[in-house]
Amino acid sequence: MPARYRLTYFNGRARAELIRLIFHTAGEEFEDNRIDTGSWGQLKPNTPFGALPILEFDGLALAQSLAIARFLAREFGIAGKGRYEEAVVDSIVDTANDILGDIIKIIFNEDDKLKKENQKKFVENILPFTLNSLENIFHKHGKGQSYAVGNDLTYADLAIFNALDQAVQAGIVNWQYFDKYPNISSLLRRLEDTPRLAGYLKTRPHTPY
Ligand SMILES: N[C@@H](CCC(=O)N[C@@H](CS)C(=O)NCC(=O)O)C(=O)O
Repeated sequence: MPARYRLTYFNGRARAELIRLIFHTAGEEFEDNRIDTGSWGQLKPNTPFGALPILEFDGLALAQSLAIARFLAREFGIAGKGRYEEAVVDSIVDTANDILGDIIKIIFNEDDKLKKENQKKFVENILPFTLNSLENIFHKHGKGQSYAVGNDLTYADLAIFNALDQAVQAGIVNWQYFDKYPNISSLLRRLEDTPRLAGYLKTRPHTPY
């Protein structure tokens, strides 16, 4: 039987990887439809906002990576508990997405000088500031269980992992960079020990971005 969900994106991590991490962590089957840029022109006018990723299920289509991620997190019970906790989780996901946007801009910058300047600013200012803010969030909202909010994994944890992983995969920082942030490091170790997620990370396609 074909999977209920079909995720369509290019053959890269970028804006689709958080969604893939949600599916894999939740143990939910999906079709990971990775298209080449050649076939995109034809598909574009038939997507809700002319951009990927899109999620199709039950004859419906949904666009915008964070709307998709939030929808699935709610479906799979990893969006937080109660309205306020859900909103805190969303605020972390938005913050991780801001970081991801900076990373994507660095990766695709064709001006070498500007790329280096942006990367320096990111590594020396933006990333440390965000990681310190996240450490405070863990103190305030995490319950000492190595998750950002509450006692259980939420998609905020996956969004943090995803942004940091994409920074590492792009060669912007290495994993040791995070050692001085105890809660973040502990989250990363905990996620590494999550069998479904670890299984996916070992077998996922090698892609340039
Ligand atoms: N805010 C959107 C951004 C989507 C977006 O910019 N997608 C890019 C790929 S990362 C795209 O579809 N580019 C091809 C195009 O715009 O024609 C999201 O998060 O889903």
